[in-house]
Amino acid sequence: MTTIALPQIIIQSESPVALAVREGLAAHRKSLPAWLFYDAAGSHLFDQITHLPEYYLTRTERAIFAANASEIIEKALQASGLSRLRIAELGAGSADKTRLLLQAAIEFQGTLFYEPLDVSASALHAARQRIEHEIPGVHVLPRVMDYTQGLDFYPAAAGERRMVLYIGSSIGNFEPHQAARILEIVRAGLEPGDTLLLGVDLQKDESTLLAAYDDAAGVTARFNLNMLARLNRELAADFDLEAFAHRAVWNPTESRIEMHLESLVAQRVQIPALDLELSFATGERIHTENSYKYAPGQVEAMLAETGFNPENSWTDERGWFAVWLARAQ
Ligand code: AVJ
Repeated sequence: MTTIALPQIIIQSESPVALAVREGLAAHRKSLPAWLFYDAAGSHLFDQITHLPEYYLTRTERAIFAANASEIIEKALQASGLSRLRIAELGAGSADKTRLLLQAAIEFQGTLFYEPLDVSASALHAARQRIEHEIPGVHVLPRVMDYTQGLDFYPAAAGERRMVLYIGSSIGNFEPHQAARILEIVRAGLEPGDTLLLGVDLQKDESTLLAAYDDAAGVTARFNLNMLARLNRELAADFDLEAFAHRAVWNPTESRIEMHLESLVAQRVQIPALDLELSFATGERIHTENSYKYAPGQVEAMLAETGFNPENSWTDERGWFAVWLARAQ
């Protein structure tokens, strides 16, 4: 085999943050991707959101797991013909919801491999420390990975079935075609008989939804505005946080809550790290997030189209949130 020495080509590539900001803010209709929320400050604010009285999602899903974790694990094992589960999770796993499922699995089988996948190595490290400390018998195998780009699991041992957790309605941040693409990626990483546990926020009355995304204490507003604060920190931008306001709107045509940041005045903003100057008209908005709300039938159709059989589902008494156990066909 001949090797040819190539000249070194150095490509000065921009960071993912810089790229996303350039793409989103240079456009005619300005937008920023929702993943930009989750720097350290934003992750902390999101954690505060999950404790707000208006933000029913986290506590409702947790109640579903609290009531049904054993049954969920039992069903995942059933019909698989194999006797043990290993559990992967897209995202590093928000402490107590995942804990309920891991605990239930431990009760069935004594020990468990838990494989959290996340883009953040520090989030994974924290999850590993916490979970190995709190739930004896769980071995955490963290993987730094962007699941939107493909999945790569540790091989399952003989006699093991994999269950992938995609909970918290994270799928709601994606447009339906992207959401289906993610389910296809998950399916491609599974063997027939493996399962996906999918948690999805459901359609409900508009006032409940608006309150959940525009809370009285203003935490969601701070979470939204943190995106601009982050650009000030990381790209030396000069966004005046007082000159933008949090807006949450229900879009009934698309069945989604949208979050925007609205410019309260006509203004210019400099982003020196991108060599960019932006101008905003009064009332002009930056679209920062979509949070889709599904009907159960839509979720089941999407699962069926992406190679899953939605075998079981669980919901709360108000029918606000639902969890599906779907088996890879
Ligand atoms: C983490 C995507 C489920 O859409 O409800 C919370 C993020 N945005 N408040 C959601 C969020 C505003 C959240 N998810």
